[in-house]
Amino acid sequence: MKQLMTLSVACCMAVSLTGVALAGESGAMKMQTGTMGAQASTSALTDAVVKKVDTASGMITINHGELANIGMAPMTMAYKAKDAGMLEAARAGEKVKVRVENVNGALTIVALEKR
Ligand SMILES: [Cu+2]
Repeated sequence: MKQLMTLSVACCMAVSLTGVALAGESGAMKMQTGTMGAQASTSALTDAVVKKVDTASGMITINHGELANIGMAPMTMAYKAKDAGMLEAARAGEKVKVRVENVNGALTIVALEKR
């Protein structure tokens, strides 16, 4: 368990660094691809399964497919829930679709829909 947590932290740190490095690049890309491309890249949902809901820490652990927008490979990992309502609605074992974004440096589930 301790080893798993260490791995998750290392993974998140790597992602944060990549996010900073690519920020300028993706901004330039958005201007070139126009409205359609920009819309698709900011709203895509990824299939996931809720593994654990921790209301005390505000975190939801999900087993998710590739999260291309944050450069995250498929894995099981805890993410910050957007708000209390999302924490209340989420149930362990449920199949969902999620959108995870880097919000002020915290990987946050900004959308969680049942499927
Ligand atoms: Cu991860």
